[in-house]
Amino acid sequence: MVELTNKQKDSFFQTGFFILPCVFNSDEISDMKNSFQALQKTAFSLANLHLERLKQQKETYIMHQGSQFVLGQIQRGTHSGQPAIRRVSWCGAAEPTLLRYGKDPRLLSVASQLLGSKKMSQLINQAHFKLPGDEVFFEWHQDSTHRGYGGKHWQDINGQGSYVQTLIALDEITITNGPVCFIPNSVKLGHLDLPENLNNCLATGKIRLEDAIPIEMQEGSLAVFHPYVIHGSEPNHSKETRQAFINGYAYPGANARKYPGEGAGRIVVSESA
Ligand SMILES: O=C(O)CCC(=O)C(=O)O
Repeated sequence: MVELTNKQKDSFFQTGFFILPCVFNSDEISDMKNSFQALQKTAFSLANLHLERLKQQKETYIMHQGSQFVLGQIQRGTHSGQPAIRRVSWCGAAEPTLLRYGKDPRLLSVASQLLGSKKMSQLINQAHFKLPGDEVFFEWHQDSTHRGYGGKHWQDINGQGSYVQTLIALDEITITNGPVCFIPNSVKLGHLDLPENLNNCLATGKIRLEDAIPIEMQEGSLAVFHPYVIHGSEPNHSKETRQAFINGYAYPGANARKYPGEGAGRIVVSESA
């Protein structure tokens, strides 16, 4: 469905990421955004039901309709005290349209070409809302940390990271609304145990945050990134929403952990050559 060029494959394995413009059309994006709207409504209702927990904990985890809603509370500014949606993990359980898009043939063909396997285990199907003023940000990290590299639940079976993350821009992603920033060529550093080891890597000059590139994206475009590329994102400083739909695929057998969400870890198969 999407035939990757050698340049795109090199960008993934060396630079750590590439962007495919115009993968999803405006009708498809509206479909996904409708589901995000429904999730947002549910998240705020859940937040109202669990206000006390939100006040006491940095992050509150609520399983609802098979998805995990991760909620927090805004600490500063005019929205102080209001709930913030940090993420909705395995969001397609509550909104099946998103499960369907999570195994869209275009996503699967991209991931399978990079993994070297038609059969994959889908670990991530996640909604990231960044609403104006909600302070949601993602600290510098490698996805390898979240997958559990170096631990007993992960094996790099294909010897090339065994994992591909994709991010669909549901809104235009601009310099001010919290774009993902990537440190190019950080793949070669391998798994660094971030964020724990971040200060050490900065002090030794292994990582230079000045090298980070913010990625602006049109809605409907797709970012594809390697599990070792270092990335993070700032809060949304604009007045517009920045919604991103994230799906991640592992080489079969690489993961042995149970992810939150009904059906997480499902086997998906790319039908394309
Ligand atoms: O949504 C974002 O800004 C961050 C995404 C991210 O860090 C990830 O998918 O690993």
